Amino acid sequence: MSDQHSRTFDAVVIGAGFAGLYALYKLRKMGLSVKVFEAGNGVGGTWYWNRYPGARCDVESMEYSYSFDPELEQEWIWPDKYSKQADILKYANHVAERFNLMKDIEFETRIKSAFYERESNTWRIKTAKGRKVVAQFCVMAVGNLSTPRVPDFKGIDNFKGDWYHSGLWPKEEVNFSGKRVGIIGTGSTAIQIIPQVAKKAKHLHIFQRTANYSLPARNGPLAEEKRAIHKKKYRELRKQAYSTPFGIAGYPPPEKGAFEATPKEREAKYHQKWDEGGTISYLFSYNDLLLSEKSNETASDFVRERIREIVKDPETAELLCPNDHPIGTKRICLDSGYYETFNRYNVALVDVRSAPIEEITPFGLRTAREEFELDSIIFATGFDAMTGAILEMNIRTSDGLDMKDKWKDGPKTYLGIMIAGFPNMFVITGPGSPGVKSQMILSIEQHTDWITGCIANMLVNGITRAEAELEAEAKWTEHVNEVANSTLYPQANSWYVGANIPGKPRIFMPYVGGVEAYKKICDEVVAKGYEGIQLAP
Ligand code: NA7
Repeated sequence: MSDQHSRTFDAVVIGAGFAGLYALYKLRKMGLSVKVFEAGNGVGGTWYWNRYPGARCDVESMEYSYSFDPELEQEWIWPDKYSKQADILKYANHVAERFNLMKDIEFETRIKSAFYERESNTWRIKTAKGRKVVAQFCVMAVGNLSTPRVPDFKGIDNFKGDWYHSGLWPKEEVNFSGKRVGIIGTGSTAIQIIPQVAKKAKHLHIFQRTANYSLPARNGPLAEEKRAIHKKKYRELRKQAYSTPFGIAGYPPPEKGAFEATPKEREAKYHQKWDEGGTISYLFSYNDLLLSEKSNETASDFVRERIREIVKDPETAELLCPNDHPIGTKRICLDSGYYETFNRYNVALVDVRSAPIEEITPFGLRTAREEFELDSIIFATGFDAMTGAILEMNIRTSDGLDMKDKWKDGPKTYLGIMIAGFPNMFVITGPGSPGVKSQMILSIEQHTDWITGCIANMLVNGITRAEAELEAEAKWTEHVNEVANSTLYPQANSWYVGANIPGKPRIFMPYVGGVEAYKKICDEVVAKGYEGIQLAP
């Protein structure tokens, strides 16, 4: 198809998850013509794809929702303290319908390439089906955990049973009843799946390479009274959330360090937080848990003690005790009955650190030590996080730039939103922003408001091109690294540093200076006339 057949829009948004939906809403409200492309055949992003048993949000429902429309906020009823995937997906669909968003979304359409032509100042976007569209603005709403990764195990194609990746879960219910199931991975996802599948399977083998810290969710139905109180204070709470490190209201950051308390006080505090449930609450026991190894050790030890208390078999308990990273430097998992599951007769933990998986066989898998017969394998092996979805596309410019080259040593962005050399392209919650280290929907709204503010400013002032300056980008990227290096975060082999993808450059990708500091910086950039961004007529 020639370019004459391309359709032209003011803006193209890639992805119809929570970021894409809000970007569409905002851009359209500004009077722009917008087209959204979405690979799935429904809205919801993460919550569309991750339908695995037990899938649930680890941020409380009353927080994990849009704030842009007070009526929406008031009318929606979240049934549980922590929402299950199906409820969040229902909400995403409700939002799409309520704001008439569906008509501008093209589903089952993956974007293959995006090419910026400087002469015409347009993005030329091509779908996998070969359709072309042209737009002045290109908004990446592609998600941070949207490129599922199955390790390239030898023999996987010969497996005679069924296999699933958690992030590409079938829409139909998978029946594990009476089956010998193996699950590879013990991250947040696996920790949610394991208690559910253990109840159904004849036998469940859990192949663990690295033990993770998990805290009890203490999930349950949300009491009407609590919901009503929250709704009454919604405006205030949303505002409060922006003045916290993780963008979550209701948990005031602690003022004391762990060693400002006596051992007895610390024990009591950790107990109280453990009983209360939730990850923020626990991490907010003391203000130096992510800064001081010694302080962190007290919190890590407490969790290890609980594991030893819950898991009856001492050998299994020891294997489940994380010992290679401080608590919180990988995303803490939140569970409902995870450690208890290891007391079941039909569950076995297999250490694939000391004896790695060597091969998937036709009838199961073989580690360096043993062979296991399995009817089904679940890969809860994570994602090519934060950069995977962007680098999967072929993004180039007429100046000869290629995103793959630009990011070959790790992502470089300005504020996690713009990329020097790629004008009029905006990333929602990109690497270099607090996105994944925050309440995602709050960050999505903040970024999108910033992006649409930038575009509105351009339109009003007759500016057609916004481009991050190389120097500003380099300074920001350095700042992101500096902040990370002042914490314990880089100590963990997490997806924050790309450690789960062989060959991926080890760079700490999220901004961990906190939502409050980050928003302030973003607002200052605007106040200084979009400092660090070249605006051309
Ligand atoms: P994660 O947190 O990246 O976890 C993936 C798990 O899979 C983790 O336990 C890995 O062990 C394991 N893994 C990956 N490759 C292998 C191989 N080759 N052999 C054995 N084990 C392997 O992904 P999740 O989906 O659980 O969670 C992602 C985010 O989604 C989470 O942080 C929340 O924000 C929601 P490893 O630790 O690499 O040794």
